[in-house]
Amino acid sequence: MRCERLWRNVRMATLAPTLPGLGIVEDGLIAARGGRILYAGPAGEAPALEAEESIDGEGRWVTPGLIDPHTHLVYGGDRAQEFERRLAGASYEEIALSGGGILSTMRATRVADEAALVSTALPRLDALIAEGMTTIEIKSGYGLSLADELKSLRAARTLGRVRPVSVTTTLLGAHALPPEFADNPEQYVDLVCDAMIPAAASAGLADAVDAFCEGIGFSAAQTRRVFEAARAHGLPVKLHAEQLSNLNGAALAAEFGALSADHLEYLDEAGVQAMARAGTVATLLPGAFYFVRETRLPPVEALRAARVPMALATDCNPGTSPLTSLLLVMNMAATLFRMTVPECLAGVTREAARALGMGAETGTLEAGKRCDLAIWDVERPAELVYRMGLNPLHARVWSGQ
Ligand code: DI6
Ligand code: FE
Repeated sequence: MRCERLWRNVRMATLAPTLPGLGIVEDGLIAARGGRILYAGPAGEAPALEAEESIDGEGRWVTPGLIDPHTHLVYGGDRAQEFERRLAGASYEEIALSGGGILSTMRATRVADEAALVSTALPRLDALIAEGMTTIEIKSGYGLSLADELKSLRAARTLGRVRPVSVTTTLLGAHALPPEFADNPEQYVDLVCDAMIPAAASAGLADAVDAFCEGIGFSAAQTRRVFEAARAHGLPVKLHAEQLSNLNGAALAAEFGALSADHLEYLDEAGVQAMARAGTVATLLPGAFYFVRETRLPPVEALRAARVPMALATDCNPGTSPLTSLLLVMNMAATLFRMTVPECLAGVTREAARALGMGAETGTLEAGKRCDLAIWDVERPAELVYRMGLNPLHARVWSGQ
């Protein structure tokens, strides 16, 4: 068989669901053709291959390219000053009530044009790419008007054209109530349902729809309206659920067959069971947990027992998770949430792909999937979870390149 590129003499954590744990293959071989994996498995079982380029992996470990399935990467300004106020004792809620918080980022996002949003997001994107990330979800949610939400989604799409990375976009119009609707939240939900979702869907700018279901965000009834509009326009949904309190958002998301419910610190057993039945992925965000000094842990043991797939993401955003490292996310998930090494690695590969509805496309080293690889200078995969602040990436391959 002919192929374009071949990596031999590699050790692989394939994350293939047919194999236990990390799906380890020692003395592995990966062949790529047309940007896809033609073969990934033991060198001894490989078909006869004729490669245009053959690369000696020198025994390095290869994992699927990392996936960040929940980010707010596109926004204007920053919130370092707010961080200093918090360090001086102000609470997140106090800052929000005094016009700071999400609304200060909204103002900075509205005055930025698309090119400025792209250029300020690029260093964050590049930091993730430098650690082997090959697929990223990017939400809108800081524009909070029709024009500014669409501008943010266009910026996200542009990021996927200027870097070798797969970008999937999510419309998060229902992130916060903009000041011009302060007295009329239902009218803002109308705008999300009747203007933003149809416009984003018809322009092909959104791959999914998200909402912030929370006391300081949108109620379950309002979230339901957003989900119904998304369904009417053929867009899958996901939800910021049970981050600060329990509004039974995860169960609502499951009712709509959501791809994922995210955060989940306050998730209860009924929510766990609803997610298990619907096949909704639990996307856990240890960076936000850490940065807001949350003390309530997501119910990892209950999710594990119910076999709810667990994904991990940075939640990269200026307010509660200014984080651009999936390696650190894995370390935090292990240390703070007591997840195992295979769970952490699956969380930023196989399960992250599933959380984006891309499980058939990427997330494992299996024939037929896109050839997205991260090649590491480590002695064992656990090092990727164990270290803090060291980047052992040797090379990154996106779509076979
Ligand atoms: N949950 C969060 O943690 C962020 N958004 C959300 O829905 C916070 C966003 C911010 O403070 O800018
Ligand atoms: Fe978020």
